[in-house]
Amino acid sequence: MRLLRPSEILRIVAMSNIVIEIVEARAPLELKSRVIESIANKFNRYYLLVLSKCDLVPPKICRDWVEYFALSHNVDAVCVSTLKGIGIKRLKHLFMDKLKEKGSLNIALFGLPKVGKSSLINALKGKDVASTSPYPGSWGYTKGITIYKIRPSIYVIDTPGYMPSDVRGLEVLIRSKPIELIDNPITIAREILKSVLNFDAKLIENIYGVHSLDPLEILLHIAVKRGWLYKNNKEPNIEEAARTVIRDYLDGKIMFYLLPPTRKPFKPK
Ligand SMILES: Nc1nc2c(ncn2[C@@H]2O[C@H](COP(=O)(O)OP(=O)(O)OP(=O)(O)O)[C@@H](O)[C@H]2O)c(=O)[nH]1
Ligand SMILES: [Mg+2]
Repeated sequence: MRLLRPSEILRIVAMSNIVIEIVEARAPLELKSRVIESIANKFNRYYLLVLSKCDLVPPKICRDWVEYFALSHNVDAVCVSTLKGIGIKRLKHLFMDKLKEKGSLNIALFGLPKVGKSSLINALKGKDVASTSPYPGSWGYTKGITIYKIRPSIYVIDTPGYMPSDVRGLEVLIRSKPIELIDNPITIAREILKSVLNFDAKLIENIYGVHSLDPLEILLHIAVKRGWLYKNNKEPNIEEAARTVIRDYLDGKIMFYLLPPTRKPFKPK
């Protein structure tokens, strides 16, 4: 298990001419750090935001996010799904344009654990060269910094996930450790369920077959239905149910996504 160190970010940005930060399209602001963007700006590197796993949100919502980042952050963003092959051609065109400008490209990829960095390299390369998590919940899959040649004069640098100090909230908590080692799964799963129930109560009913607006009751139902009981007292093992909810959220089985905030026009400093 290995996370990217802040000093490594500086070193990688210094040797790159394009910096890509990957955030999942279902919760971009919960996953975006200001650190990467500001380091890219400091080194005067082109910064691009990839909104990954866009197959998990309606296309219109992802387009709204692209517009939001353009208007509110003055940042270019692209919707990508390596699963469905969306946005890959667009990225390749963009790289070819930049290649004409710069002669050769070193593209650095950054993002929290499990956002899809290695999968993007494989999609750009057209074959599986970078090892990816066998399932979205398996943690910290990429353990080293590796450079892949995706075309003549175009190199992409894969990095382990990083945990930025300026990003807080559920997304960070569920990615900071392997799911089996998360300390307070019940609290986190209740938060996830609360957000999802506010978003669309039917989602939970369709996945877990329980009609309830009470997160604890839902966890109890999942544990009982799956026969998960604590060995000592035979009570429903809601901790196991909670880890299942976290896993289902991470792997997109629970189709939950956030909407862009109301836009504020970007004002140059
Ligand atoms: N739905 C969906 N899942 C995806 C997509 N791209 C990647 N995934 C899944 O997300 C999980 C994480 O993908 P990786 O490419 O290993 O992510 P990573 O950012 O390299 O992860 P670490 O190396 O652990 O930091 C894998 O199980 C992928 O199958 C996508 O476009 N859509
Ligand atoms: Mg990886």
